[in-house]
Amino acid sequence: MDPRPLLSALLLCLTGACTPAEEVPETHPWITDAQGRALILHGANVDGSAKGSPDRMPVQDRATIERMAQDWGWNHARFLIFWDALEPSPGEYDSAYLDRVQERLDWFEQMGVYVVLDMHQDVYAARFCCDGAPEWAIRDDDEPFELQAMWFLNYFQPAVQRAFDNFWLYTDGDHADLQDHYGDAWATVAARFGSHPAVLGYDLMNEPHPGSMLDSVELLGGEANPDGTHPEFDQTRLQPFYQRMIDRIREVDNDSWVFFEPRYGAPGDGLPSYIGVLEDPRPEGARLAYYPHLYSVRLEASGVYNPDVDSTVPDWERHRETEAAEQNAPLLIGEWGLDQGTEGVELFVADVVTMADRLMAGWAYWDYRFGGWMPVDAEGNELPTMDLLVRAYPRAVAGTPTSFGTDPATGVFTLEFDAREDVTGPTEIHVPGRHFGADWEVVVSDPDGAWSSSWDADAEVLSVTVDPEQSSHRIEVRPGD
Ligand code: 9MR
Repeated sequence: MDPRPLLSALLLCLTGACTPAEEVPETHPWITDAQGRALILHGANVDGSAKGSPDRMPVQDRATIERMAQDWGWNHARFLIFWDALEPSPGEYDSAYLDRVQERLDWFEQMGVYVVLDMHQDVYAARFCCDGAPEWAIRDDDEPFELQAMWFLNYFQPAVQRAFDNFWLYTDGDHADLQDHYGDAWATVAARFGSHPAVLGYDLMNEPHPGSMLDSVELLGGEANPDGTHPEFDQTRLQPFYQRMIDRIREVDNDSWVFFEPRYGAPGDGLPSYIGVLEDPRPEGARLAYYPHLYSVRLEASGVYNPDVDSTVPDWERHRETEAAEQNAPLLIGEWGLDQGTEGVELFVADVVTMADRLMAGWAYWDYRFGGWMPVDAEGNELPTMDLLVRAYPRAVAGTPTSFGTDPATGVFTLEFDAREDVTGPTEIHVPGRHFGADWEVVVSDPDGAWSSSWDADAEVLSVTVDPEQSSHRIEVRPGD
Protein backbone atom coordinates (compact mmCIF):
# COMPACT_ATOMS: atom_id res chain seq x y z
CA MET A 1 0.00 0.00 0.00
CA ASP A 2 1.22 3.47 -0.85
CA PRO A 3 1.50 5.28 2.50
CA ARG A 4 1.86 8.68 0.84
CA PRO A 5 -1.76 9.82 0.79
CA LEU A 6 -2.14 8.98 4.46
CA LEU A 7 1.08 10.77 5.37
CA SER A 8 0.10 13.75 3.28
CA ALA A 9 -3.29 13.93 4.96
CA LEU A 10 -1.67 13.63 8.36
CA LEU A 11 0.84 16.32 7.51
CA LEU A 12 -1.91 18.58 6.30
CA CYS A 13 -3.60 18.26 9.69
CA LEU A 14 -0.37 18.66 11.68
CA THR A 15 0.30 21.94 9.93
CA GLY A 16 -3.19 23.18 10.68
CA ALA A 17 -4.17 23.19 7.03
CA CYS A 18 -6.61 20.32 7.20
CA THR A 19 -10.34 20.48 7.15
CA PRO A 20 -12.07 17.25 8.15
CA ALA A 21 -14.38 16.03 5.43
CA GLU A 22 -17.58 16.78 7.37
CA GLU A 23 -16.55 20.42 7.84
CA VAL A 24 -15.85 21.09 4.19
CA PRO A 25 -18.46 23.58 2.97
CA GLU A 26 -20.88 22.04 0.53
CA THR A 27 -20.91 24.95 -1.84
CA HIS A 28 -18.29 27.32 -3.06
CA PRO A 29 -18.62 30.71 -4.68
CA TRP A 30 -18.87 30.79 -8.41
CA ILE A 31 -17.26 33.07 -10.91
CA THR A 32 -20.25 34.70 -12.55
CA ASP A 33 -20.90 36.73 -15.67
CA ALA A 34 -22.64 40.10 -15.83
CA GLN A 35 -26.02 38.32 -15.61
CA GLY A 36 -25.04 36.43 -12.48
CA ARG A 37 -24.67 33.08 -14.26
CA ALA A 38 -22.04 30.67 -12.93
CA LEU A 39 -19.25 30.29 -15.47
CA ILE A 40 -17.48 27.04 -16.24
CA LEU A 41 -14.32 27.70 -18.22
CA HIS A 42 -12.67 25.38 -20.72
CA GLY A 43 -9.69 26.53 -22.74
CA ALA A 44 -5.94 26.83 -23.02
CA ASN A 45 -2.85 28.77 -22.10
CA VAL A 46 -1.96 31.29 -24.81
CA ASP A 47 0.93 30.53 -24.87
CA GLY A 48 4.51 29.45 -24.39
CA SER A 49 5.71 31.00 -27.65
CA ALA A 50 5.36 34.46 -26.07
CA LYS A 51 8.21 33.72 -23.63
CA GLY A 52 10.95 34.13 -26.18
CA SER A 53 9.35 36.25 -28.88
CA PRO A 54 10.81 39.75 -29.28
CA ASP A 55 7.48 41.51 -28.71
CA ARG A 56 6.46 39.00 -26.01
CA MET A 57 3.30 38.12 -27.90
CA PRO A 58 2.29 34.56 -28.82
CA VAL A 59 2.85 33.49 -32.43
CA GLN A 60 -0.82 33.05 -33.16
CA ASP A 61 -2.79 35.55 -35.12
CA ARG A 62 -6.46 36.30 -34.72
CA ALA A 63 -7.52 33.41 -36.98
CA THR A 64 -5.62 30.66 -35.15
CA ILE A 65 -6.76 31.93 -31.77
CA GLU A 66 -10.33 32.05 -33.04
CA ARG A 67 -10.28 28.27 -33.44
CA MET A 68 -10.54 28.01 -29.66
CA ALA A 69 -14.06 29.30 -29.74
CA GLN A 70 -15.07 28.22 -33.25
CA ASP A 71 -13.80 24.66 -33.51
CA TRP A 72 -13.54 23.57 -29.91
CA GLY A 73 -16.23 25.59 -28.13
CA TRP A 74 -13.79 26.99 -25.58
CA ASN A 75 -14.50 30.10 -23.57
CA HIS A 76 -11.25 30.56 -21.66
CA ALA A 77 -7.66 31.67 -22.18
CA ARG A 78 -4.91 31.98 -19.58
CA PHE A 79 -2.87 34.67 -21.28
CA LEU A 80 0.84 34.96 -20.47
CA ILE A 81 2.28 38.36 -19.56
CA PHE A 82 5.80 39.04 -18.29
CA TRP A 83 7.17 41.35 -15.63
CA ASP A 84 10.29 42.13 -17.70
CA ALA A 85 8.21 43.25 -20.68
CA LEU A 86 5.93 45.29 -18.46
CA GLU A 87 8.53 47.09 -16.33
CA PRO A 88 11.83 47.07 -18.26
CA SER A 89 13.30 49.66 -15.91
CA PRO A 90 12.19 50.33 -12.36
CA GLY A 91 8.91 52.21 -12.26
CA GLU A 92 8.72 52.58 -16.06
CA TYR A 93 5.98 50.63 -17.75
CA ASP A 94 6.03 49.83 -21.45
CA SER A 95 2.77 51.17 -22.82
CA ALA A 96 3.44 49.70 -26.29
CA TYR A 97 3.56 46.25 -24.67
CA LEU A 98 0.25 46.91 -22.92
CA ASP A 99 -1.21 48.03 -26.26
CA ARG A 100 -0.24 44.69 -27.77
CA VAL A 101 -1.88 42.85 -24.89
CA GLN A 102 -4.97 45.00 -25.40
CA GLU A 103 -5.20 43.97 -29.06
CA ARG A 104 -5.34 40.28 -28.03
CA LEU A 105 -7.87 41.03 -25.30
CA ASP A 106 -10.09 42.71 -27.89
CA TRP A 107 -9.89 39.55 -30.04
CA PHE A 108 -10.83 37.40 -27.09
CA GLU A 109 -13.77 39.64 -26.30
CA GLN A 110 -15.05 39.29 -29.87
CA MET A 111 -14.77 35.51 -29.56
CA GLY A 112 -16.58 35.34 -26.22
CA VAL A 113 -13.44 34.06 -24.47
CA TYR A 114 -12.77 35.00 -20.84
CA VAL A 115 -9.16 35.80 -20.05
CA VAL A 116 -7.04 35.44 -16.95
CA LEU A 117 -3.81 37.43 -17.21
CA ASP A 118 -1.00 35.24 -15.90
CA MET A 119 2.21 36.94 -14.71
CA HIS A 120 4.40 34.17 -16.00
CA GLN A 121 7.84 33.15 -14.82
CA ASP A 122 9.99 30.09 -15.32
CA VAL A 123 13.35 29.91 -13.50
CA TYR A 124 12.98 33.52 -12.33
CA ALA A 125 14.18 35.39 -15.43
CA ALA A 126 15.34 35.28 -19.06
CA ARG A 127 18.97 35.47 -17.93
CA PHE A 128 18.64 32.02 -16.36
CA CYS A 129 17.21 30.39 -19.49
CA CYS A 130 13.58 31.24 -19.31
CA ASP A 131 11.31 34.16 -18.50
CA GLY A 132 9.93 36.43 -15.79
CA ALA A 133 11.70 39.19 -13.89
CA PRO A 134 13.49 42.14 -15.49
CA GLU A 135 17.30 42.25 -15.28
CA TRP A 136 17.24 44.95 -12.59
CA ALA A 137 15.15 42.69 -10.35
CA ILE A 138 17.63 39.79 -10.34
CA ARG A 139 19.38 39.88 -6.96
CA ASP A 140 21.49 36.73 -7.06
CA ASP A 141 24.41 38.01 -4.94
CA ASP A 142 26.78 36.73 -7.64
CA GLU A 143 26.02 33.14 -6.78
CA PRO A 144 27.15 30.73 -9.53
CA PHE A 145 24.99 29.78 -12.46
CA GLU A 146 25.62 27.13 -15.10
CA LEU A 147 23.04 26.63 -17.80
CA GLN A 148 21.46 23.15 -17.68
CA ALA A 149 20.20 21.20 -20.65
CA MET A 150 16.73 20.65 -19.23
CA TRP A 151 15.11 23.97 -18.39
CA PHE A 152 13.69 23.04 -14.97
CA LEU A 153 17.07 21.77 -13.72
CA ASN A 154 18.14 25.42 -13.72
CA TYR A 155 15.91 25.79 -10.65
CA PHE A 156 18.65 24.00 -8.70
CA GLN A 157 21.33 26.55 -9.61
CA PRO A 158 22.53 28.66 -6.63
CA ALA A 159 22.06 31.99 -8.45
CA VAL A 160 18.43 31.16 -9.27
CA GLN A 161 17.65 30.02 -5.75
CA ARG A 162 19.25 33.16 -4.29
CA ALA A 163 17.27 35.39 -6.63
CA PHE A 164 14.07 33.77 -5.36
CA ASP A 165 15.17 33.87 -1.72
CA ASN A 166 15.82 37.59 -1.98
CA PHE A 167 12.51 38.16 -3.71
CA TRP A 168 10.57 36.32 -1.01
CA LEU A 169 12.22 37.97 2.00
CA TYR A 170 10.05 41.03 2.27
CA THR A 171 10.06 42.11 5.88
CA ASP A 172 13.52 41.01 6.99
CA GLY A 173 15.41 41.37 3.73
CA ASP A 174 17.08 44.23 1.90
CA HIS A 175 15.01 43.61 -1.19
CA ALA A 176 11.53 44.65 -0.17
CA ASP A 177 11.50 46.95 -3.18
CA LEU A 178 11.12 43.88 -5.42
CA GLN A 179 7.68 42.93 -4.15
CA ASP A 180 6.68 46.58 -4.01
CA HIS A 181 7.57 46.88 -7.69
CA TYR A 182 5.80 43.62 -8.50
CA GLY A 183 2.68 44.91 -6.75
CA ASP A 184 2.87 48.22 -8.59
CA ALA A 185 3.27 46.35 -11.86
CA TRP A 186 0.09 44.40 -11.08
CA ALA A 187 -1.69 47.63 -10.13
CA THR A 188 -0.67 49.06 -13.52
CA VAL A 189 -2.10 46.03 -15.32
CA ALA A 190 -5.27 46.07 -13.22
CA ALA A 191 -5.81 49.82 -13.70
CA ARG A 192 -5.46 49.41 -17.44
CA PHE A 193 -7.40 46.16 -18.01
CA GLY A 194 -9.67 45.73 -14.98
CA SER A 195 -12.71 47.00 -16.86
CA HIS A 196 -11.93 45.19 -20.13
CA PRO A 197 -14.94 42.94 -20.85
CA ALA A 198 -12.74 39.93 -21.65
CA VAL A 199 -10.71 40.13 -18.45
CA LEU A 200 -11.89 37.95 -15.58
CA GLY A 201 -8.84 38.53 -13.42
CA TYR A 202 -5.18 38.03 -12.61
CA ASP A 203 -3.03 35.02 -11.78
CA LEU A 204 -0.53 36.53 -9.33
CA MET A 205 2.54 34.45 -10.23
CA ASN A 206 3.12 31.38 -12.34
CA GLU A 207 4.51 28.46 -10.32
CA PRO A 208 6.09 30.43 -7.46
CA HIS A 209 9.34 28.68 -6.67
CA PRO A 210 10.55 28.21 -3.07
CA GLY A 211 14.17 29.03 -3.99
CA SER A 212 16.52 27.34 -1.53
CA MET A 213 13.49 26.15 0.46
CA LEU A 214 12.66 23.65 -2.28
CA ASP A 215 12.29 20.15 -0.89
CA SER A 216 13.60 18.08 -3.76
CA VAL A 217 12.62 14.75 -2.19
CA GLU A 218 9.02 15.83 -2.27
CA LEU A 219 9.43 17.31 -5.73
CA LEU A 220 10.41 13.92 -7.08
CA GLY A 221 7.25 12.39 -5.66
CA GLY A 222 8.73 11.16 -2.38
CA GLU A 223 7.09 11.26 0.99
CA ALA A 224 6.21 14.66 2.34
CA ASN A 225 8.55 15.67 5.13
CA PRO A 226 6.58 16.97 8.14
CA ASP A 227 9.62 18.96 9.27
CA GLY A 228 10.33 20.10 5.74
CA THR A 229 10.57 23.56 4.32
CA HIS A 230 7.45 23.59 2.19
CA PRO A 231 4.91 24.41 4.90
CA GLU A 232 7.22 27.18 6.06
CA PHE A 233 7.63 28.54 2.54
CA ASP A 234 3.91 28.46 1.84
CA GLN A 235 2.96 30.12 5.10
CA THR A 236 5.77 32.60 5.73
CA ARG A 237 6.72 33.61 2.18
CA LEU A 238 4.06 32.80 -0.37
CA GLN A 239 0.93 33.53 1.62
CA PRO A 240 2.04 37.02 2.79
CA PHE A 241 3.20 37.79 -0.76
CA TYR A 242 -0.21 36.81 -2.14
CA GLN A 243 -1.96 38.85 0.52
CA ARG A 244 0.16 41.89 -0.34
CA MET A 245 -0.66 41.52 -4.03
CA ILE A 246 -4.39 41.07 -3.40
CA ASP A 247 -4.46 44.19 -1.23
CA ARG A 248 -2.48 46.18 -3.81
CA ILE A 249 -4.73 45.14 -6.70
CA ARG A 250 -7.82 46.04 -4.70
CA GLU A 251 -6.55 49.62 -4.41
CA VAL A 252 -7.24 50.02 -8.12
CA ASP A 253 -9.66 47.23 -9.08
CA ASN A 254 -12.51 46.15 -6.87
CA ASP A 255 -14.22 43.76 -9.23
CA SER A 256 -11.83 41.46 -11.04
CA TRP A 257 -11.01 38.04 -9.66
CA VAL A 258 -7.60 37.36 -8.19
CA PHE A 259 -6.31 33.88 -9.00
CA PHE A 260 -3.58 32.16 -7.03
CA GLU A 261 -1.72 28.87 -7.28
CA PRO A 262 0.28 26.58 -4.99
CA ARG A 263 4.06 26.71 -5.06
CA TYR A 264 5.99 25.17 -7.97
CA GLY A 265 6.37 21.41 -8.07
CA ALA A 266 4.90 18.88 -5.69
CA PRO A 267 1.29 20.14 -5.46
CA GLY A 268 0.98 19.81 -9.23
CA ASP A 269 1.83 16.19 -8.76
CA GLY A 270 -0.92 15.70 -6.19
CA LEU A 271 0.85 16.59 -2.94
CA PRO A 272 -0.57 19.15 -0.50
CA SER A 273 -0.21 22.92 -0.48
CA TYR A 274 -0.02 24.71 2.87
CA ILE A 275 -1.10 28.23 1.96
CA GLY A 276 -3.34 29.51 4.75
CA VAL A 277 -6.62 31.27 4.14
CA LEU A 278 -6.26 34.44 2.07
CA GLU A 279 -8.44 37.48 2.68
CA ASP A 280 -10.03 39.66 0.05
CA PRO A 281 -10.72 43.19 1.35
CA ARG A 282 -13.44 43.62 -1.30
CA PRO A 283 -16.46 44.86 0.72
CA GLU A 284 -19.04 43.13 -1.50
CA GLY A 285 -17.48 39.71 -0.93
CA ALA A 286 -14.33 37.82 -1.85
CA ARG A 287 -13.32 37.25 -5.43
CA LEU A 288 -10.38 34.93 -5.02
CA ALA A 289 -10.05 31.85 -7.21
CA TYR A 290 -7.78 28.84 -6.77
CA TYR A 291 -5.94 28.06 -10.02
CA PRO A 292 -3.51 25.18 -9.39
CA HIS A 293 -1.54 23.24 -12.01
CA LEU A 294 -1.63 19.49 -12.58
CA TYR A 295 1.36 17.60 -13.95
CA SER A 296 2.40 14.03 -13.29
CA VAL A 297 6.15 13.76 -12.63
CA ARG A 298 5.89 9.97 -12.88
CA LEU A 299 4.31 10.21 -16.30
CA GLU A 300 6.78 12.79 -17.58
CA ALA A 301 9.76 10.81 -16.30
CA SER A 302 8.61 7.45 -17.69
CA GLY A 303 6.81 8.60 -20.84
CA VAL A 304 4.00 6.21 -19.88
CA TYR A 305 0.72 6.75 -18.03
CA ASN A 306 -0.31 3.85 -15.87
CA PRO A 307 -3.12 4.81 -13.47
CA ASP A 308 -2.49 1.63 -11.44
CA VAL A 309 0.80 3.06 -10.19
CA ASP A 310 0.30 6.77 -10.85
CA SER A 311 -2.04 8.30 -8.29
CA THR A 312 -1.49 11.91 -9.40
CA VAL A 313 -5.09 12.47 -10.48
CA PRO A 314 -6.85 11.10 -7.36
CA ASP A 315 -4.24 12.69 -5.04
CA TRP A 316 -4.64 16.01 -6.77
CA GLU A 317 -8.42 15.80 -6.64
CA ARG A 318 -8.48 15.11 -2.92
CA HIS A 319 -6.06 17.85 -1.89
CA ARG A 320 -7.27 20.55 -4.24
CA GLU A 321 -10.90 19.98 -3.34
CA THR A 322 -10.10 20.33 0.37
CA GLU A 323 -7.88 23.37 -0.15
CA ALA A 324 -10.40 25.15 -2.38
CA ALA A 325 -13.14 24.51 0.18
CA GLU A 326 -10.93 25.81 2.96
CA GLN A 327 -10.25 28.98 0.96
CA ASN A 328 -13.95 29.10 0.02
CA ALA A 329 -12.77 29.75 -3.52
CA PRO A 330 -13.79 28.39 -6.91
CA LEU A 331 -11.34 25.86 -8.32
CA LEU A 332 -9.95 25.81 -11.86
CA ILE A 333 -6.93 24.01 -13.30
CA GLY A 334 -4.62 26.79 -14.48
CA GLU A 335 -2.31 24.44 -16.40
CA TRP A 336 -2.27 20.80 -17.26
CA GLY A 337 -1.12 18.91 -20.31
CA LEU A 338 1.36 16.42 -21.65
CA ASP A 339 3.40 15.38 -24.61
CA GLN A 340 1.10 13.79 -27.17
CA GLY A 341 3.67 11.03 -27.68
CA THR A 342 3.18 9.75 -24.13
CA GLU A 343 1.96 6.17 -23.94
CA GLY A 344 -1.52 6.28 -22.43
CA VAL A 345 -2.04 9.95 -23.35
CA GLU A 346 -5.75 9.42 -24.01
CA LEU A 347 -6.25 7.68 -20.69
CA PHE A 348 -4.56 10.52 -18.80
CA VAL A 349 -6.52 13.23 -20.60
CA ALA A 350 -9.77 11.33 -20.00
CA ASP A 351 -8.94 10.94 -16.30
CA VAL A 352 -8.21 14.65 -15.89
CA VAL A 353 -11.24 16.00 -17.75
CA THR A 354 -13.56 13.55 -15.99
CA MET A 355 -12.12 14.54 -12.62
CA ALA A 356 -12.51 18.23 -13.51
CA ASP A 357 -16.18 17.67 -14.35
CA ARG A 358 -16.65 15.84 -11.07
CA LEU A 359 -15.19 18.83 -9.19
CA MET A 360 -17.11 21.22 -11.47
CA ALA A 361 -13.73 22.82 -12.13
CA GLY A 362 -12.81 24.57 -15.35
CA TRP A 363 -9.38 24.26 -16.94
CA ALA A 364 -6.77 25.74 -19.26
CA TYR A 365 -4.69 23.23 -21.22
CA TRP A 366 -0.90 23.79 -21.48
CA ASP A 367 -0.51 25.10 -24.06
CA TYR A 368 -2.03 26.40 -27.28
CA ARG A 369 1.02 25.98 -29.55
CA PHE A 370 0.27 23.75 -32.51
CA GLY A 371 2.87 21.01 -32.89
CA GLY A 372 3.60 21.02 -29.15
CA TRP A 373 1.56 19.48 -26.34
CA MET A 374 -1.71 20.68 -27.85
CA PRO A 375 -3.40 17.83 -29.74
CA VAL A 376 -3.03 19.74 -32.99
CA ASP A 377 -0.01 19.21 -35.25
CA ALA A 378 2.20 21.93 -36.66
CA GLU A 379 0.05 22.03 -39.82
CA GLY A 380 -3.05 22.68 -37.75
CA ASN A 381 -4.56 19.16 -37.98
CA GLU A 382 -6.22 17.72 -34.91
CA LEU A 383 -4.80 14.65 -33.16
CA PRO A 384 -7.18 12.07 -31.60
CA THR A 385 -6.93 13.46 -28.04
CA MET A 386 -8.69 16.61 -29.21
CA ASP A 387 -11.94 14.64 -29.03
CA LEU A 388 -11.50 14.47 -25.27
CA LEU A 389 -10.76 18.17 -24.85
CA VAL A 390 -13.81 19.08 -26.87
CA ARG A 391 -16.63 18.00 -24.60
CA ALA A 392 -20.09 18.99 -23.45
CA TYR A 393 -19.98 21.47 -20.59
CA PRO A 394 -22.19 24.18 -19.16
CA ARG A 395 -20.59 27.46 -20.22
CA ALA A 396 -22.98 29.52 -18.13
CA VAL A 397 -25.48 28.26 -15.56
CA ALA A 398 -28.50 30.32 -14.51
CA GLY A 399 -28.27 29.19 -10.90
CA THR A 400 -25.90 27.26 -8.64
CA PRO A 401 -24.47 24.16 -10.34
CA THR A 402 -24.60 21.04 -8.17
CA SER A 403 -23.16 18.53 -10.66
CA PHE A 404 -22.41 17.98 -14.31
CA GLY A 405 -20.68 15.41 -16.44
CA THR A 406 -20.87 12.99 -19.34
CA ASP A 407 -21.65 9.31 -18.83
CA PRO A 408 -18.83 7.51 -20.68
CA ALA A 409 -21.06 4.51 -21.44
CA THR A 410 -24.04 6.33 -22.93
CA GLY A 411 -22.54 9.70 -23.90
CA VAL A 412 -25.41 11.43 -22.10
CA PHE A 413 -24.52 14.80 -20.62
CA THR A 414 -26.31 15.80 -17.41
CA LEU A 415 -26.32 19.12 -15.59
CA GLU A 416 -28.04 19.70 -12.26
CA PHE A 417 -28.40 23.10 -10.65
CA ASP A 418 -30.36 24.98 -8.03
CA ALA A 419 -32.36 28.10 -8.82
CA ARG A 420 -31.07 31.50 -7.78
CA GLU A 421 -33.21 34.57 -7.89
CA ASP A 422 -30.63 37.15 -8.86
CA VAL A 423 -29.76 35.49 -12.18
CA THR A 424 -30.99 36.46 -15.62
CA GLY A 425 -30.56 34.77 -18.98
CA PRO A 426 -30.60 31.14 -20.06
CA THR A 427 -28.28 28.29 -19.16
CA GLU A 428 -25.83 27.69 -21.99
CA ILE A 429 -24.41 24.26 -22.77
CA HIS A 430 -21.77 23.50 -25.36
CA VAL A 431 -23.02 20.47 -27.32
CA PRO A 432 -20.27 19.38 -29.74
CA GLY A 433 -21.60 17.81 -32.93
CA ARG A 434 -18.61 15.45 -33.08
CA HIS A 435 -20.04 13.60 -30.04
CA PHE A 436 -23.76 14.28 -30.17
CA GLY A 437 -24.49 14.14 -33.91
CA ALA A 438 -27.23 16.27 -35.42
CA ASP A 439 -30.34 14.75 -33.84
CA TRP A 440 -29.56 14.88 -30.17
CA GLU A 441 -32.35 15.40 -27.68
CA VAL A 442 -32.68 17.69 -24.67
CA VAL A 443 -34.69 16.52 -21.64
CA VAL A 444 -35.47 18.93 -18.80
CA SER A 445 -36.87 18.02 -15.39
CA ASP A 446 -39.25 21.04 -15.37
CA PRO A 447 -42.93 20.59 -16.35
CA ASP A 448 -43.60 20.45 -20.09
CA GLY A 449 -44.30 23.86 -21.49
CA ALA A 450 -42.63 25.62 -18.57
CA TRP A 451 -39.16 25.60 -20.11
CA SER A 452 -37.85 26.49 -23.54
CA SER A 453 -34.65 26.10 -25.51
CA SER A 454 -32.86 27.51 -28.52
CA TRP A 455 -29.90 26.27 -30.53
CA ASP A 456 -27.01 28.22 -32.00
CA ALA A 457 -25.76 25.74 -34.61
CA ASP A 458 -22.76 27.84 -35.50
CA ALA A 459 -21.40 28.06 -31.96
CA GLU A 460 -22.89 24.66 -30.99
CA VAL A 461 -24.46 26.22 -27.93
CA LEU A 462 -27.80 25.08 -26.51
CA SER A 463 -29.63 27.70 -24.42
CA VAL A 464 -32.25 26.53 -21.95
CA THR A 465 -34.59 28.85 -20.08
CA VAL A 466 -35.98 27.00 -17.09
CA ASP A 467 -39.21 27.24 -15.15
CA PRO A 468 -38.79 29.94 -12.45
CA GLU A 469 -41.25 28.03 -10.22
CA GLN A 470 -38.85 25.12 -9.71
CA SER A 471 -36.13 25.25 -7.06
CA SER A 472 -33.83 22.81 -8.84
CA HIS A 473 -33.33 21.67 -12.39
CA ARG A 474 -31.88 18.78 -14.31
CA ILE A 475 -30.96 19.08 -17.97
CA GLU A 476 -29.95 16.04 -20.00
CA VAL A 477 -28.55 16.11 -23.50
CA ARG A 478 -28.80 12.71 -25.16
CA PRO A 479 -26.75 11.95 -28.27
CA GLY A 480 -28.49 11.04 -31.52
CA ASP A 481 -28.11 7.62 -33.13
O1 9MR B 1 6.41 23.62 -22.22
C1 9MR B 1 7.36 24.63 -21.92
C2 9MR B 1 8.71 24.30 -22.48
O2 9MR B 1 8.62 24.21 -23.89
C3 9MR B 1 9.71 25.36 -22.09
O3 9MR B 1 11.01 24.97 -22.47
C4 9MR B 1 9.70 25.58 -20.59
C5 9MR B 1 10.58 26.73 -20.15
O4 9MR B 1 10.18 27.92 -20.74
O5 9MR B 1 8.38 25.85 -20.13
C6 9MR B 1 7.46 24.85 -20.43
O6 9MR B 1 6.20 25.27 -19.97
C7 9MR B 1 5.98 25.18 -18.59
C8 9MR B 1 5.27 26.43 -18.12
O7 9MR B 1 5.99 27.61 -18.45
C9 9MR B 1 5.04 26.40 -16.63
N1 9MR B 1 4.37 25.19 -16.24
C10 9MR B 1 4.91 23.94 -16.75
C11 9MR B 1 5.03 24.02 -18.25
C12 9MR B 1 5.43 22.67 -18.85
O8 9MR B 1 6.62 22.22 -18.36
